[in-house]
Amino acid sequence: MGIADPGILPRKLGYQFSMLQLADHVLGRDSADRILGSYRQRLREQVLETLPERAPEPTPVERVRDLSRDDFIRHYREPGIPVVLEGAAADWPCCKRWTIEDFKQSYGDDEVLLNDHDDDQEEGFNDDLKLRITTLREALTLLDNENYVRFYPLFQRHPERLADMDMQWLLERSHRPAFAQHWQVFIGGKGGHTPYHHAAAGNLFVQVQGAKQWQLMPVAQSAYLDPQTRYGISRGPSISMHNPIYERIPHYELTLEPGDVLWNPPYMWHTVTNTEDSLALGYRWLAPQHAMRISPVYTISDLTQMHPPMWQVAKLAKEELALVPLLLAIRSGKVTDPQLIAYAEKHRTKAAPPAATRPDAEQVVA
Ligand SMILES: O=C(O)CCC(=O)C(=O)O
Ligand SMILES: [Fe+2]
Repeated sequence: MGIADPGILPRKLGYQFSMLQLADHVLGRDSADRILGSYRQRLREQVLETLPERAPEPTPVERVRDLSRDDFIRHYREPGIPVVLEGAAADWPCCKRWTIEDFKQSYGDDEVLLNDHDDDQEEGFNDDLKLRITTLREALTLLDNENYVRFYPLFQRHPERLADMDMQWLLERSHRPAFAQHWQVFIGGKGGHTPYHHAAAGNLFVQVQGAKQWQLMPVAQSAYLDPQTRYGISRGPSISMHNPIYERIPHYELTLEPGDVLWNPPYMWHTVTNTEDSLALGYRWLAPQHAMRISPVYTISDLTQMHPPMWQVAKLAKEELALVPLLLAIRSGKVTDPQLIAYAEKHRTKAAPPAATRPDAEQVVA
């Protein structure tokens, strides 16, 4: 899988679809369609014809114990092949000591920005959906899907917790140079669900407590999902998560147990369900030279996007990833709630450099 896995979509259709995505990125969908006429429609029909009536059983993602750093880099990281590094973090203090209850007790007063990805996604993936502020205590008391805490910036708020990770292990396995290294914690109840999306950053994802099931689809299969051209922190399909087409697309599957670390490469499509109450964290970094080998079209699109530009996403991600959709929603007028605006003001000032170093420091998201 990864670069080596073309999926079931014939190469020629994949190539034609990539060119169409590039045209959409440069021109916008409407202008592209004005120029290309019914090309999109015809290509879509050809793409759908390649799908079986029902996808075969999902292929399991490899689970490997005691994989050396060099083998990880050569066989999985570089070719963009996902792998579960079984029990790799089991001895880290986070896996030995952290519990959801402890977070509730210790950091219950923290304000958290919730970003509800589930239910009415008839229009496809939307990462500014239902942004809301609550306290960590409140969210962790309810632990339902509407209170799924994604992207909690634990280490920005409580840096002493970083000592509970094996940073050296992670740094040795990530790219150098890498940009925008950032962490987020995910705390959610059983049944919590994140629909299909992908992103430019690579991710070493540490399962601390509970369990998650991931389904993955290689980027070569993107034409089935008809991805959106907009990009904030991630890109999603333009088709609803309830569309029966998902039952026809072959995919991969894995379950993460406490102590497991998943390598999720750049641009790998993924959807995640908590099969138990779950506490986990993602360590991400952006390595454009690597992302470029995995998907030239998406890397070029993401690096040249203007709303917001990638350097601003990278800067905000270091503070709190969910500030990106929040600031975009405020700028477009979709969010007017004073509490959300105050939250953005408070945290973006930490993320933005001083005005003297950048003339447009007022405009965190252009
Ligand atoms: O665990 C989840 O719900 C989503 C995780 C995810 O999408 C990621 O780490 O990239
Ligand atoms: Fe993700």
